[in-house]
Amino acid sequence: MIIEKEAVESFNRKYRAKHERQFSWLKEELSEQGVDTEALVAQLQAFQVAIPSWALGTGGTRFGRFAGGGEPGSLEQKIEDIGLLHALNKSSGAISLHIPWDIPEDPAHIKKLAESHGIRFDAVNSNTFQDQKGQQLSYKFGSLCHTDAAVRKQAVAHNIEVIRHGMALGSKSLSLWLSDGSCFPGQQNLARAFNYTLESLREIYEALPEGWQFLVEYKPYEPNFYSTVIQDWGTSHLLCSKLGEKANVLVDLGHHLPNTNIEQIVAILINEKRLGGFHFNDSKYGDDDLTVGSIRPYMLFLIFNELVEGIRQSGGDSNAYAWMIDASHNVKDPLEDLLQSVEAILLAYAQAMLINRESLDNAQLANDAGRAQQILQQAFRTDVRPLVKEAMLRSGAALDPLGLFRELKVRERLIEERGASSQATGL
Ligand code: RM4
Ligand code: MN
Ligand code: MN
Repeated sequence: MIIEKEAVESFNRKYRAKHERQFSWLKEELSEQGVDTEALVAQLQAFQVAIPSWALGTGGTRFGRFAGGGEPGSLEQKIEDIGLLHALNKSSGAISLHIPWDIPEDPAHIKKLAESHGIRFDAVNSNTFQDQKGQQLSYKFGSLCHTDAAVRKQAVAHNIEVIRHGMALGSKSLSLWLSDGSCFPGQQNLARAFNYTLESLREIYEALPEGWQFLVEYKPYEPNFYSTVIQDWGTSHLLCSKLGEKANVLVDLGHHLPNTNIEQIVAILINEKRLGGFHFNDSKYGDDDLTVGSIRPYMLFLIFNELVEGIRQSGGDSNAYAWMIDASHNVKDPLEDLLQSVEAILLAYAQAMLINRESLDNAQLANDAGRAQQILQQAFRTDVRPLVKEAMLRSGAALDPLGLFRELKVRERLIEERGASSQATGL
């Protein structure tokens, strides 16, 4: 299914007058506060979030999976799905592939297809947390950290193969999430596991082509429940500094223990010039179960407060970091969830850009905690939806992407086309 430009335009005509009223009111309000609305809208238009190829099917837990139907059954159909999202919001112009869940058999054709939807290839992800059919050696007891050199070699070779796939598609980074660790105290020599991992990472790092980045993700637990080799940002940062300049830390919002101050981690990584990428999601209990911004929108805003500073340091280029949504959807339509997530990201970004940085800096220097809080909350409590809508309108997206998704009965049509039981590869 393809969403034609005309469908978007005729949908927007219905809501345009109302939007214009709301936007011009907000514009006036903000200009009184000295905000350059035009610049802000342009920043929002430029912001593109990558969609992972594994988030387009229904997620599940170890207790079950309840698929919604019409899932993409091939990489082509996944690209088609992201094309639908991008046609609706013009802010999802990138795809992140997980190998071997999605192997591009004919990269030239896949690249062309993605281009026809205005989609580029973001980071490629390796997978040494599962054993694949026909795989020679098992990752049951780890991959890059394994006690057996032959397993480490196999895992390194896989990562290098992933880089090759990425090169054929125009990717510029390899993203690595390592599940290696141990389930029981005493099972693993913790220092040895770290050293083997570093050694393996060095071999992968050596294989990185010119202009590539190595994004190193961390996670405290799962699937291992006693220790994870790259458990936190400190370990990830340590490895990256030992590897070299091309290696940077990837922050996944779901990979922190409860109440961790993630914005502080982000601030320090930016300060150290070691922030490489970001995986968005939200959670109440663990990892990536929920829609971005659905549980802790203020935290997301505070994180964006730091990211805005990072973007400023990169000369205003928001694509200086690799942004991706990394979430799993158990009961919601994955496409609807992704539309909501992208919108939540743009809202938090817009709110963070409203913060009066000079006043905040002055309040901080004067140790005026009350004033500093006022400044942050003034920005957070502004209804920035008209700004995001304006950015979408100017980019040719729908004023209400989810509304149009439903009006066009996208899911129903995908079920008609692909069947009720087609299943996407992924988790
Ligand atoms: C992990 C991690 C990785 C993602 C996999 C599917 O928890 O977040 O980024 O690739 O899940
Ligand atoms: Mn992740
Ligand atoms: Mn995760």
